[in-house]
Amino acid sequence: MSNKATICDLALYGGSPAFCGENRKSVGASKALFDINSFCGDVAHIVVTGVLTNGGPKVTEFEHLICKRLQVRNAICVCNATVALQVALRALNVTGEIIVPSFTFVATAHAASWMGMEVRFCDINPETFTLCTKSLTKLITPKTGAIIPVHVYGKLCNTRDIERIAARYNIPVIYDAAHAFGCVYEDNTYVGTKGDCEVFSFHATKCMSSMEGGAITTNDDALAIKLRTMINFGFHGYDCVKGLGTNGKMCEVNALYGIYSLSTFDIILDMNRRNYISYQKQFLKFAEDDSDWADHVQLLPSHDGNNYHYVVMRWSTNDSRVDRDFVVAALTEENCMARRYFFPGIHAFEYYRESQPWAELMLNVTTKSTRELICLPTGPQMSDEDVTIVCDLLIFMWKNRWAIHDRLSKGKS
Ligand code: T4K
Repeated sequence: MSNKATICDLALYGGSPAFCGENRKSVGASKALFDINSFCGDVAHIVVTGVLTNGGPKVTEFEHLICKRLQVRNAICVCNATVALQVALRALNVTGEIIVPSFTFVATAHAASWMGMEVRFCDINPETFTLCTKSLTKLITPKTGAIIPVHVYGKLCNTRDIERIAARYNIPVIYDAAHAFGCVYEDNTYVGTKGDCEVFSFHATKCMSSMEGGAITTNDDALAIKLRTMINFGFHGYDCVKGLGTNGKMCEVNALYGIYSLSTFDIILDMNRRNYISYQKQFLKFAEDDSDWADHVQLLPSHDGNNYHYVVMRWSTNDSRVDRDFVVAALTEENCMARRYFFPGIHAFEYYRESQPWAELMLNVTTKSTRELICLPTGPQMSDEDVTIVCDLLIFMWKNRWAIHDRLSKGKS
């Protein structure tokens, strides 16, 4: 239960936080469930053998395990997903304009810009928050070099329509699957198997982690060979460089962490699913008593093939000053580090706004979503009781929104 009776009990107004500092809850908190002593022993072995990187046995093992898990022909481990996107663009000989959603982490667009390409921002579907195919069609020009749709929050893109459109114009598709490891498409195939390739992030904040890292997966064997060469400076064996390359390699310790992480991935998936259901029950229960809440505050629906790594809610009250940003700030003071993923849309960041000031006008769903959505903590750090505390805080703020509104209007902080 939350510890609030009046609004003065909110940590923002001097009350004691719902979670103590050492027990702070974050979106994307890393928590290893595997045997840490065993992991450390294996790290020591890597150090003793001196085989630290350049495609060692742990990277090879990790790649095999990813292929097996995702039922895909090739997995190429990389140092992170941002570099993976860059290498994929280069391997597919992409130039010109790249279509990306604006509603994603900045890395999706930056990867293309870093490669000297022109980014074109596409709006999203209001149900799935993934690329809107109508908006996509309007953005295609003779200069379009590639499409990078994003499976944001593990919600899956409309791959059938995207790939139909891409095929019509002969444009490669690279899925940014940073959020979607373990997710399953409607046709029962795993994310990792569609488009020209798919790119995963194994950053510390992800449910499948190698601390830093990522992977490119593809069923195209020729593309896989090219990618593998490119992440190793373009080397084809000793002393032979046939093409341009970079250093995108994953090192052995990262791969080892990935192997351990994969061994407990299903447990984390279950915990995430359990947390999601618990959030959902509590949201729906309160909605039965308060139809206003039901209209303005909702947990985004999930789907069976999701990895439930992101629990996302909409807070859309526009008549009181207790808006989404207030709620995030108040939760943060309670040591519940809810996040505004993603705010603002990438098009609104200074770097892009200056070159494409008109983008805002075409991105209505994106703009609305960046103002309303909140990511809530989940993962192994959250017990059922913790989920209840977060829900109680949200319900408390909702019930007391007019009292808080008055206090804000009177200018009290
Ligand atoms: N495409 C998409 C759609 C992405 O979301 C991302 C990355 C990428 C591409 C690029 O992938 P990588 O190149 O990174 O492989 C975080 C992550 O840094 C970023 O990887 C991730 N997406 C993004 C959604 O979130 P921040 O700046 O919001 O993270 P930060 O440092 O605020 O951490 C969030 C919370 O996670 C912290 O409150 C505590 C917890 N945490 C964080 C770190 C770094 C841990 O528990 N352990 C840790 O080591 O970007």
